[in-house]
Amino acid sequence: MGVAVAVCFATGLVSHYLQHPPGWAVDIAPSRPVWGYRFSQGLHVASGIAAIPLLLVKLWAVYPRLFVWPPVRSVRHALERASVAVLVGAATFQLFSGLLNTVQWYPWPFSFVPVHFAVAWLLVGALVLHLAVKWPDIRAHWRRGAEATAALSAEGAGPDRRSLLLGLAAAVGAVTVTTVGQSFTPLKSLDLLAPRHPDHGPQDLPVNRTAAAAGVLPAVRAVADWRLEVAGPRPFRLSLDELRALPQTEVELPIACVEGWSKNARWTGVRIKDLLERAGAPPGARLRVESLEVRGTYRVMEMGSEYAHDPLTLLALALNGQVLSADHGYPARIIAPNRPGVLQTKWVARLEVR
Ligand SMILES: Nc1nc2c(c(=O)[nH]1)N[C@H]1C(S)=C(S)[C@@H](COP(=O)(O)O)O[C@H]1N2
Ligand SMILES: [Mo]
Repeated sequence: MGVAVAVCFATGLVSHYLQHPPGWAVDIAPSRPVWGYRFSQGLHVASGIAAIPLLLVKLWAVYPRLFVWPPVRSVRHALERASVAVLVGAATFQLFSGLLNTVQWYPWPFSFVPVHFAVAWLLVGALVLHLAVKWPDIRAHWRRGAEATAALSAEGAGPDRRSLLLGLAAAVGAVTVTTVGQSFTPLKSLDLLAPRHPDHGPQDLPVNRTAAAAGVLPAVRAVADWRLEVAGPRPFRLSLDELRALPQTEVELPIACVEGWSKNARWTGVRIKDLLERAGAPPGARLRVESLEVRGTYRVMEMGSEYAHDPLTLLALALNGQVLSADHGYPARIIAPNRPGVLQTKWVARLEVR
């Protein structure tokens, strides 16, 4: 449980700060390794899913203590119970809100990301307090070492404890093996319970938000009128044919969705850094990207200079050798290394040098 929570928290921080870097970090957020976010977010969702049976068994093992009498014996005891209440509440909330987020189901009135982030700190704070309050017991346990284990078995807890742990290991193994294939593609054939299968979707790539859901179908159909607008010291506009006539680059990069699925694909298009140079951007310039979408959380995206000037960052026009489908961002979309899926903006309309 401790390991799962620690991994989940650390990878959650990675995800948060890659998506919302503080001002000073925008230009140093790393674009390597290209699979970094894919790995970290895959671990985040896998450790969160594994923590669900761990939490349930932990609660089952300790629930008789909920009814101790008298309910409060001392200041330390009161502190301990308060920290445990916050800990149990926060852990339950984090695991179930995270799980529902993987299926994009939001049966609550608040916005998921800031609340999930804030409660993560609450959980870690309550955990640190819990460890501090329990420190004397923890130290005594490790001091006694083998003796304590022997005493546990002597109490008759031995065989039960072992079957509990075996059952728990089997449950954690089962939920992991049947979901982790959504991002760890070698196990994709076992991906029975995850909401996404890496192969299901147009052009062999899943889609989170379709063109219809984003309300961009009319604009996408009117592509003859579409012009990529590039704003900067030397602004210009390009039609799709003009973009296709520019030097094309092919890269292999993953879409790594925050919700846990991930897959590599082959993308072809124009290097963002070439477009920036043509617009007269200075070397450290940042980029702002706007989508054809009229509303939607991911309509506008900003990119630090590390990503904007990376030779692998493209305005992609093709996916796995075919023209982008409407759902994958036709006529043009962003693909950049080591970035959360939410920042791989589809249906690009405008680039702005910052
Ligand atoms: N304009 C726009 N771009 C977007 C989105 C969106 O809702 N609107 N969704 C993002 C999310 S959450 C992901 S995971 C990727 C998925 O890309 P795909 O649908 O091509 O697989 O697109 C991203 N780009
Ligand atoms: Mo996503």
